[in-house]
Amino acid sequence: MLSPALCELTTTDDLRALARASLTRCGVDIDALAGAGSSTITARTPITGEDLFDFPAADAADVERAVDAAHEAYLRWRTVPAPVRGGLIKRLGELLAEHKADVAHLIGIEVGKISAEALGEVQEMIDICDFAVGLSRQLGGRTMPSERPGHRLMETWHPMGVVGVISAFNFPAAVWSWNLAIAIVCGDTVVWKPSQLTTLTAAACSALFDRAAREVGAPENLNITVPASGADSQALIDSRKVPLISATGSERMGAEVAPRIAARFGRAILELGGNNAAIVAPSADLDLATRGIVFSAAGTAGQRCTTLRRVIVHEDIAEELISRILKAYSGLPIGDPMSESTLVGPLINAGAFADMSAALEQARAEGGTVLIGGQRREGPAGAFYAEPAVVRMPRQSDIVRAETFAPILYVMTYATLAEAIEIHNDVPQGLSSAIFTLDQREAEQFIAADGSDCGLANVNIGTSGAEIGGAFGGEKTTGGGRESGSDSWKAYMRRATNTINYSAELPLAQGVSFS
Ligand code: UN1
Repeated sequence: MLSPALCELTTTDDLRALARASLTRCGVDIDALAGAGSSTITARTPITGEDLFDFPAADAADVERAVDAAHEAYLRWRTVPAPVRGGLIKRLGELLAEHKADVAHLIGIEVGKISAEALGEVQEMIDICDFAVGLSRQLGGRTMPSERPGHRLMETWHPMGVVGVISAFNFPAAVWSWNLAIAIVCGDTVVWKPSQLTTLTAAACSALFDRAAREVGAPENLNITVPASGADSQALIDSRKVPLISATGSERMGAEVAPRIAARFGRAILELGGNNAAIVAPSADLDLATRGIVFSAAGTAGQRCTTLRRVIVHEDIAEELISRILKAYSGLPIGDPMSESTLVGPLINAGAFADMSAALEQARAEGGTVLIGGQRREGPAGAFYAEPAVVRMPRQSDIVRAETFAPILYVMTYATLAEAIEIHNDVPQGLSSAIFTLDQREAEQFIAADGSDCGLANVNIGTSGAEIGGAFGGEKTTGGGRESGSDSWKAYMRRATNTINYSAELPLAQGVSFS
């Protein structure tokens, strides 16, 4: 069933022209690229659901060559002093600031993000560049007291090699930059396999990086982007020349690649599913909670890994909170993400809407009541604008425990905080979480060891929209990886423990005598 028609959308021709101009300004000649190479990926926009350009795809041999070239580049890059490596990321940050609107347009066109969020994604890239530049002067190790006289015990951190970055469509630029900026200052090099849905954004980002590298006189091939299919990027997963894979995507993808990386003793940073919840306690500021919930649940059309998917509300305030959420949802402007007034853009494709519809069907079968949303807005055949849905669930159920990458918010009630935390943690995923409360005891309990089991646990803000300064990632089927800020850089380097004897004796550790 189709609900109200969409307002007029930007035409595919206009989107194509905007994409071409943005790409050109970032240094990508799309007309020269179109038609090059034997196999192609077709760039498309979810805004109208139509195709934009044919883009040359990388095949398995290209991926292997990229790994070899990035490995060669690493052998040189690892000896460049870290603060000099930081100079490259400084320049990249400046170029991203200069081309903020261009990259944001491409994100908007390929992902369907509204412009405020697309610009926010580029800001997140600029922020991580700043962070990495500072970090380039702080990659320090510790010195520990040695138990032996005349000895020094310390650790040094060294570059590791090629980092394989596999990114998803929903953050087509920022996730690459979290990995790239840190990897590059750590002395690593990168082979990037972007989502096939976002090849234009990837091309623009890599061109800006290449330009920054040329301008600062850095070697070539520090980042090589391979717009390859999953099947053609197997070399990235299996190559011993790629000591670290940082992969963002579904739990299914993670379950497939993790054992293969482990089998060759590679390292993995996995950022997989999220099934993020917010507990709303009786003392909550309901106005603030409603705004936090609506942004996290309906923003980005429910397509963030940090999207709020479950609300666990105290039974005394449930009716009041639900009526506030429904009021906000009924006024959500859904439509063309290129229009300033829109807050909810399209889903990425038909599959996403099919998943959403199937999940709502299952929720009903499991006792849920759809309070609002779930319909598709009338529009072009290939574009899927869904009304964000709120579903009241009598209890946690199979569908509530699964991540559906669409704007569905399940609402459940609780009586005691212990019960709320139990419901909260009773899902396979462990990425992001929140509590809305003005009671300090409850807030502290939520973030304590026996509180939220997620990698991100917030108080009085929603589950999405994390800053880059903290480590980003989650537990359980989310995969356990940490990217971005804090000391996440340690995953991108290898640690050597050094014991230095500056005495003329050879005392053995643990008092062992061997003479
Ligand atoms: C993602 O959805 O893969 O915290 C990343 C956030 C953003 C990153 C989301 N900073 O919502």
